[in-house]
Amino acid sequence: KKARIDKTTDRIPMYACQRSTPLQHHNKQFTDALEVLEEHALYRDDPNSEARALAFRRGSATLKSLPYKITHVGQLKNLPYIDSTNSSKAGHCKKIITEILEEGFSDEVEGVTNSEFFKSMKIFCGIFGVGPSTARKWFYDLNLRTLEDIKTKKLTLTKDQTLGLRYHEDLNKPLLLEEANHIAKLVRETCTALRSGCTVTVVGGFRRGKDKGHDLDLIISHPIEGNEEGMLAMVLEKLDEHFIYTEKKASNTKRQTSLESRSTMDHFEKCFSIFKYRHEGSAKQSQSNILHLEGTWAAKRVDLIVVPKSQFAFAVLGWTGTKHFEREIRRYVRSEKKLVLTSHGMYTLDTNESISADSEEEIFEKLGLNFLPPSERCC
Ligand code: 8DG
Ligand code: MN
Ligand code: MN
Repeated sequence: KKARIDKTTDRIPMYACQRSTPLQHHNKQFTDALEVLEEHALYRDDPNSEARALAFRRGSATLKSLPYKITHVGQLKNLPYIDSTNSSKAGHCKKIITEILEEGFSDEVEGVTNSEFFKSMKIFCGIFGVGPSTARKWFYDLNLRTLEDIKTKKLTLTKDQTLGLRYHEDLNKPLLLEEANHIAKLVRETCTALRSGCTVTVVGGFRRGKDKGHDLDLIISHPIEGNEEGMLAMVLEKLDEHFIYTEKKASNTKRQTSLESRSTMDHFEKCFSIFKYRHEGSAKQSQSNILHLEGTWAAKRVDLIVVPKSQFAFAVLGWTGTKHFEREIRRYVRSEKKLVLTSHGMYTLDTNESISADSEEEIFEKLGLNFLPPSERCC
């Protein structure tokens, strides 16, 4: 056997849930490029686009987990989803990285970034309530290109799209950690006042240690099973004046079967909302000069999820993300453990028998995985 170029490379595990991926990593130049191609693939509507998107994300996720910067092509050897003799998709990642190493940029990535399709799709999909299929319709069927086009054309919009346009500027500014903590505190205080013992847990990007995000994700629960019931309606009513919009999803208590587990959708009672965030000091300002009141709040996205205690650990794991981490741990569990993992629980693949756990640590342990704290799930 030939001497290995870099001993660390053949120790990179296949699944992202088997390795640490910190928020700050050494290969941003490459991962940004691969994620442009991932995003572009997700905007497209051909039968292979989902698989293409996944291949770019897997390549990117491998690079994010490396404890060093890639500086020459030889270091790509044996990297999962980048160097593979039997995968043309891995080859595509390798080609892009090689181009960047040699030229400083990738023609393909530059071409995509500057394409009219990509630019318009990015704008359209950046509107709350708009996904790729609506955006494609606007681009291809109606020949729309800019945000101005969307605003001036008399389009039939859903309620959330209308609000997405109305609060577009606010919602496209990042939600800052300080603001998130402020909203979490208000929701927590309101919940505990309504029912003593209630817990409000920050999940999503902020739990992974990000200092800004596109929304705040909060799980409402209670240490006594059943005591979480009714909390969503109560807290929304109590905080009514703080919300601009609430889109409630009823819970579906029917046990998820193995067949449904492919979908990342869960059955919790939840609410996707737009929160009216009042900036610090706005109360004082409004007293001294009522005219200033308008400028003192901003629309912010908040997700609230209500979870019974017996499913709490699974829901926290499922909502902490990233989306790719969730996909990877579920794929690992199914392929390597013959189990099904969802935000509700863990089940045997053949008999659909439930396996309980009270903490994320216990879930990792029962899955034969080393525990990864949320800050190491940034794939
Ligand atoms: P960001 O908001 O900071 O930008 O990033 P994020 O917190 O990682 O993304 P997110 O879109 O808020 O999603 C957080 C996690 O929630 C994600 O890993 C998947 C999980 N999740 C579910 N069900 C659902 C659902 O119905 N919609 C969304 N958007 N996320 C869901 O388990
Ligand atoms: Mn989030
Ligand atoms: Mn969210």
